[in-house]
Amino acid sequence: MYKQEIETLPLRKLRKLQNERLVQLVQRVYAKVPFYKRQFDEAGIKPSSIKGVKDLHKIPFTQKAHLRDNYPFDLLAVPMKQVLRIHASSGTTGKPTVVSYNRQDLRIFDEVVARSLACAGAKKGMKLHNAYGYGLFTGGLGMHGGATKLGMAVIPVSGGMTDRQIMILQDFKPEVICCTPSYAQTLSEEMIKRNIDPKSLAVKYAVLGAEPWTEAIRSQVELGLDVTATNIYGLSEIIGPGVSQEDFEEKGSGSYVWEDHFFPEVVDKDTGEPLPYGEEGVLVFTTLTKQAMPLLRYWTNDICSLEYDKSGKRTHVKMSAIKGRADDMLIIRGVNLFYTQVEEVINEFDFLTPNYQLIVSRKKTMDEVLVAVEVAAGFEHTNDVYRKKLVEKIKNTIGLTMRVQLAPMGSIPRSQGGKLQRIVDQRK
Ligand code: DLL
Repeated sequence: MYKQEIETLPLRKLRKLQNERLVQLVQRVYAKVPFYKRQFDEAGIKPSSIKGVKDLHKIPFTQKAHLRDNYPFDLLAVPMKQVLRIHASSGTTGKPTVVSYNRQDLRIFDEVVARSLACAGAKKGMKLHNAYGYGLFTGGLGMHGGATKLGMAVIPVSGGMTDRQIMILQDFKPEVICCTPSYAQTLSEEMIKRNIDPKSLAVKYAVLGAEPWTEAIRSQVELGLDVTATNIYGLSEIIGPGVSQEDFEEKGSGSYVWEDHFFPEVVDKDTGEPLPYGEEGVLVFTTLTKQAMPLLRYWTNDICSLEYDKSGKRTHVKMSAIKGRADDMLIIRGVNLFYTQVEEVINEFDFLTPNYQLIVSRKKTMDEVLVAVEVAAGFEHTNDVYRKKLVEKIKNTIGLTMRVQLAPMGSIPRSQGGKLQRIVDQRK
């Protein structure tokens, strides 16, 4: 554990801390950020009426569109000259979302990433192979700062150039690697292709995030790289990686949200009403301690649920793995579909690999999904029995008839270093 005391703080004390931080935050953003003053005034809310997290529901959501309207620096709550770093996350269209950090924010960023790395199994004195992209993306520099804080030696490889990545894994012998899950898949496969025994590497832990992934990918990566793979979640708007992290000894039970800094809620995606623990909805965060660009009730668009795990090592709430982004959800003939649901079905068959793509097209007025998925080594992609098994399982599990095309090994696009696009939407 990186910081025993805060990570195991009794819930009552954690709430007290959150309430104090929220009250201060609301006063500050009302005074310093014209956007928030307008939001409060228009909704008829007095900052003094927010006395703790139980009052959060009164505050309107902050949406990505608000960040765009205030592009690039109009949400700053500190003078520009105090800003020490600027990151941006690229949307699919238009201007990026810009986030600014002052010294205190960077300190907190390092702290939550250090906590996350320790939670993933990393320790002071180990080496971190950091294959997240360096640049405007928060992955590279974010993991870098946290690893330095923990006392690790950082190898700032960044994404891509797979040959070089493998050479470094072999020669520098890092114990920890971090990258996107899809790039970890690429690395696992390259190891097999080159006949490199993963046991000849020193790498023990993989910290994977920045895109949705399921147990199918965990199995492939854990086997291919001989590691324990855990999930790290985050988004630039809130800080970057290190908003939540799965513990290496509690895999599959969700990721601890560092809720002394980021207060999470899950709300109904249509009505915005807060949902009880255990129910799935849109994740919303309030940055309790951010200074340069604090956000109240930021609508992440990510779908998951929250639950306290009484048998876990820490007291902070856990979030389930992200099912997908609400805006990436496909609606096929009235059925809501996230690609991770198909990935979960694929995981049930030994003859398939989690190298797949969903190709969405429209015939007249009917939307159709074609699942193109690669077969595992030793299995024939031309075998119709396998194809039919998958069609049937998808129909029974997801409730949709999809076309399935089994593909030979190596024919579906791989991650070249960053996030991988698994949906090809031909309707646009
Ligand atoms: O992806 C920050 C990050 C870097 C997280 C490295 C983890 C590791 P953005 O580029 O702003 O920031 O994208 C944020 O990515 O809203 C989710 O939709 C998705 N995402 C991030 N982590 C996960 C994860 C970084 N573990 C957006 N599982 C978020 C599922 C994730 N989706």
